[in-house]
Amino acid sequence: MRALVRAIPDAFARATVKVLPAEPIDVPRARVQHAAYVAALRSIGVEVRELPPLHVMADSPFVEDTAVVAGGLALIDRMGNGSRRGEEASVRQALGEWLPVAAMEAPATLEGGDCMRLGRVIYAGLSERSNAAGIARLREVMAPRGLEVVTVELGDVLHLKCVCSPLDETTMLLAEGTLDPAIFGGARILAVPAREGYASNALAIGRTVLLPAGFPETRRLVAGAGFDVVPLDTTEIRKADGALTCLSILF
Ligand code: CIR
Repeated sequence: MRALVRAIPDAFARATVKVLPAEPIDVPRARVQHAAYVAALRSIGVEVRELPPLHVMADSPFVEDTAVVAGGLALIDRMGNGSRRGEEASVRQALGEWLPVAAMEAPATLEGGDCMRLGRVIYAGLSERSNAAGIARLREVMAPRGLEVVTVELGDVLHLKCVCSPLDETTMLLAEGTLDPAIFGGARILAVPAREGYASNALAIGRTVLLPAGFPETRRLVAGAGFDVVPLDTTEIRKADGALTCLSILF
């Protein structure tokens, strides 16, 4: 397993946010948290590739949004957040060394944070960032690879994976009171209590789950389902509306 990541840029304190954090982002602390994330990936055997930093692109550590890798293909996204366009160029180059790549043209928009794969299905959030044309493009490139794309209408949520994430091919976390569990067919759903909703975004690699620190009920839930939990501090990442899956592209 390989992961692409990108370091915290100098401009990180100006990241796009829906609601300004009560306290400003502490950039040095964000760097410590990012380094711990990279170390955790390496410690479980992931080969980490660091993309060149983009110091003027405030949201550039959230590489997940720039591409969707599935079925042996990398679909390079046209992000809905226009201020982020351009981040994807170096991602295309890096992934292109390993995989065939497909492109996306205007008016389509899609962000990887809206795409959640569970087995042979990719759930795609229709959001402020990802539109119907973007999801149609995802379907067009993934259908020949045996992957079904199911559209999920999102309400007031930035990305689909702000409220859910996969733990394995059939198991997922879902924040209570957000999406109807019936959307996800026969998936085994671990319901994250609403007061811990942020912890519904976890990064699972094999049986290890990287989970934000400070969410004890979710930690017990995930451990009880047979996973090894690695808690990570994400306070500064969260202030930038980011979470653990956002910080890497696994391929
Ligand atoms: C943005 O608004 O684009 C960034 N501040 C946060 C992106 C988070 N990415 C993700 O959830 N996949």
